[in-house]
Amino acid sequence: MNTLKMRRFAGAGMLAAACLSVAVWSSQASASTARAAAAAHTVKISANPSGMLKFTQSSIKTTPGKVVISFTNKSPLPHDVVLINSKNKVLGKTPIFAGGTKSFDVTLTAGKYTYYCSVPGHRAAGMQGTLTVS
Ligand SMILES: [Cu+2]
Repeated sequence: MNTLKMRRFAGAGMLAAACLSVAVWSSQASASTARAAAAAHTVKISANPSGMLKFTQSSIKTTPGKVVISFTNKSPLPHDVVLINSKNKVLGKTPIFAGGTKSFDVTLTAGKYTYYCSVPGHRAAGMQGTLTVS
């Protein structure tokens, strides 16, 4: 093999390596885009519409990632939704309101979370539920 042929060979190898790295990069990019799109999901919570101190859902399941907690309150009483983790850390909450829907975003990892209403007496009366992320 003369020097010229060796140079051509090396050049072709580098080109192939460059193509390969572009291919790897673009497949990673499309995978993360797909993950982000799949993660943009909504958890719907509603208050008992006839004024009982409870949510319509006592347990909800979702998957890890960015979650929109959307709370609809058609009860005549004002309520809110507070989301806490297993260490009682508040991750997000809606204002206390009556009528309509309010929401907040959280990013959740696998685990169990609790949502409850923080209006005095409501959680104690049973206005809470479990959100399982897995
Ligand atoms: Cu309440």
